[in-house]
Amino acid sequence: MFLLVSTVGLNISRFTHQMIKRRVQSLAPPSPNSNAHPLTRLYTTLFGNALHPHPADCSARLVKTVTFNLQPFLRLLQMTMHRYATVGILEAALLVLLAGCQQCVLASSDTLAPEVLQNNGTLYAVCKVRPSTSLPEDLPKVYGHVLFKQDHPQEKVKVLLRFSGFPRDGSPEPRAVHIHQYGDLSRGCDSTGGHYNPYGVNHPNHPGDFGNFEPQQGKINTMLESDATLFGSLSVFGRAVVIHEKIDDLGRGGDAGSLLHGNAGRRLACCIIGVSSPNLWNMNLKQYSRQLRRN
Ligand SMILES: [Cu+2]
Ligand SMILES: [Zn+2]
Repeated sequence: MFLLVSTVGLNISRFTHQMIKRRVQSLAPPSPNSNAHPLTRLYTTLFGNALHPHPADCSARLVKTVTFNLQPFLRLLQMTMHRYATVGILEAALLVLLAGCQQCVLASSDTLAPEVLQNNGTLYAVCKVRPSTSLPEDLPKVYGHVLFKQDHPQEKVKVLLRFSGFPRDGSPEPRAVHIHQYGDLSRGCDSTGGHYNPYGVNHPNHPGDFGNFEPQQGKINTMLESDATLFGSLSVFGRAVVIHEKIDDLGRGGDAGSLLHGNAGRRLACCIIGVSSPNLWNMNLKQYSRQLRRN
């Protein structure tokens, strides 16, 4: 009896899942900026974005949220069953629900980057900064790391900037830091292209326009939150972080360059963003906090 009910429950759930998926697919083109149909939004809430499989849309946290949201209902169902000692319909309903949830977990985990599951839904990235190979002799040689941590596709990414090698004498000049389009260092930092601009907007509204940072005793050690994302098709993995010679005019320069790149001057140093383990983030966060306390 139990086996029969389980099988029926699983098949009903699978069938319903497919039906809803087909219906939603007919309603919504896979555009990130489209105003989603209410049914699409409901589907996304229940099943994650298995509809448009991508790590941006499916995360371990989403799966957990769905499971968590079903828990009170399941508990109520169990209590009712216990009280009235009723099996049959209620048991079947419970199994359908559980099977549905299993489907949801399977559908979502198919599309997850393995690191997302391993790190409880969080993605980490690192970028090891080295001076540009095309750097003129008279410019400072900057070394360091850029570290990223993003807990969820819908949350902002935290970015740690840790650079050294700026001049220690004289008054410190603020330096611009941006994400550039290409992870191509074949001609030093000059081959990383323009600012990463997935939405085709003006500077400084690009997701990787981190802004200006003033070195202290030759170092930059700071944390910021950014609109750039590690998840999904707009992920910044494989793109470059560039540290500039000058201050970014933040689009207020009054010329074409200002709206393209903020007239931030030559490219001192750069790196390519790659997947990282949590260890490097944790270690750098400790060092960053220690340095903050010292200052
Ligand atoms: Cu730049
Ligand atoms: Zn920009």
